[in-house]
Amino acid sequence: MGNETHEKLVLLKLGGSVITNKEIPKTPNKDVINRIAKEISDAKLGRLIIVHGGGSFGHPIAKQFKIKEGFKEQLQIQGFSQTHQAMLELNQHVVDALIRHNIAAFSISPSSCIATKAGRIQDFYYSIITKLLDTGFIPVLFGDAVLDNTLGFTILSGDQLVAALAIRFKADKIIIGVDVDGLYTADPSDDSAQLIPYIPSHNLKALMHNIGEAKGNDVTGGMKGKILELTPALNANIKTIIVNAMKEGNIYKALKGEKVIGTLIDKE
Ligand code: IP8
Repeated sequence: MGNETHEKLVLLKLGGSVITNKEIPKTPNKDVINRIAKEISDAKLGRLIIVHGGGSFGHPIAKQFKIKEGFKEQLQIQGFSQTHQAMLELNQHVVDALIRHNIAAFSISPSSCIATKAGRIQDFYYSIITKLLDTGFIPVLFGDAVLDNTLGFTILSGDQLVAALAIRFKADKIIIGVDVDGLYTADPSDDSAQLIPYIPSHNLKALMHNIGEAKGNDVTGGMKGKILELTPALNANIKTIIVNAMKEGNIYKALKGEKVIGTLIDKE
């Protein structure tokens, strides 16, 4: 039981567009989840926290009931419950797959240990996560519908959570698994767009205007929202690697620190 305290912690975010089919409500990408679970298992990391996004589980309901905007009318209360419940359903797919691959994954609902203030994490009871890690578990959290000290409730993105956890647990690195190869010089659907393999953290701000806003049902801002949310962790000099988790082997390689196609954001 337990891990050596000197072992470095890795934060892995699995984007909703990777683990769900964003076009069809509440549709998990079961094969992808299973394959990624195997890659995580093969990588055999001792200290790892996994956070996943909402995809077609959390986002459509959150959008329908305007949960991110906070409490305005009684009808939203139902929507808040449904959003959280949809996230639990998705989380179960992820955790089940990890357990099938002999990973001691343990689900934690952010809404049970976090309250935000105007959308930003204010109260975070980390101690359970610390104990889980020290006992050898791999905590699995997710973007969630959370109570908010000023708005009543809101949506906490998995990316804000990743940054907070990475800082709190002094992560060695953050891996962001998405459905594109990384950050591009322009919209990736544009022919002229080129993948940026490395960005010094201090240059990121200058690149922000090229990075795409969310399309469709995403209530938390797509790639631009992701990068903005990760800024505190980048400012704390935690290196971040954005990789295409739809491509076999990338998550394994990123976890192991092997060379992988993607975008590395790090201090010079
Ligand atoms: O997909 C948002 O998390 P994200 C989760 O990481 C919900 O932005 C409930 C919409």
